[in-house]
Amino acid sequence: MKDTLLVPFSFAIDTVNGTLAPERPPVQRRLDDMKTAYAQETSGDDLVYEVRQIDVPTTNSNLLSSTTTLYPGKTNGEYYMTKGHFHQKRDRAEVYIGLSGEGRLLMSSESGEVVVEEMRAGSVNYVPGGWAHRSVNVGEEPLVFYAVYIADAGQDYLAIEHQGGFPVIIVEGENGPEAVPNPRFQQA
Ligand code: M6P
Ligand code: ZN
Repeated sequence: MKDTLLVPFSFAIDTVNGTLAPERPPVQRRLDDMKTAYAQETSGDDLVYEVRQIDVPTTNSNLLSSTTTLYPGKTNGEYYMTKGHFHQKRDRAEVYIGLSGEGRLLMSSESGEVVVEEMRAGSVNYVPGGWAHRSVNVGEEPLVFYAVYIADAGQDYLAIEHQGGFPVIIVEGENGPEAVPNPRFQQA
């Protein structure tokens, strides 16, 4: 079968707020949408993050990309963060490019290994297949980053929910943000 030939296109990113031109409607996540994501149950209509996606067909190894704008804040001592997911197709990798703000990229494998990397303007983080990923805003400005992955990857949020979140959470310690064990985590 002949592959569909897409027409090349371009976008401009506002690196401070994550908006795109031409505009894309954001998917918004509020505390109420992620009540059980944090170690202690939370709620409220505070806007935690927005994702603006550059849509492409999920066929033919197209690359899907998006900006995420993760607002500064804390709930019960935990910094604001994304829900986090494994890819439904576990072997799909992802690349993150930091655009502004200060964050941590939390990654964990199905056997419970954990890696935490820093995110800031100009950082490039490679998330290999098989690693769940969640970003955390540890600064006082919005954390803005661009992410790219093969469009058929899919997001598996349930696996994270079943294991009680990630093995560690990021909280404010005496010397700044630190990763501490997540009391709710249970190895799947
Ligand atoms: C990045 C990418 C997206 C993801 C978004 C928010 O932009 O990893 O795939 O949707 O962050 O993260 P989550 O889907 O875990 O809420
Ligand atoms: Zn992903």
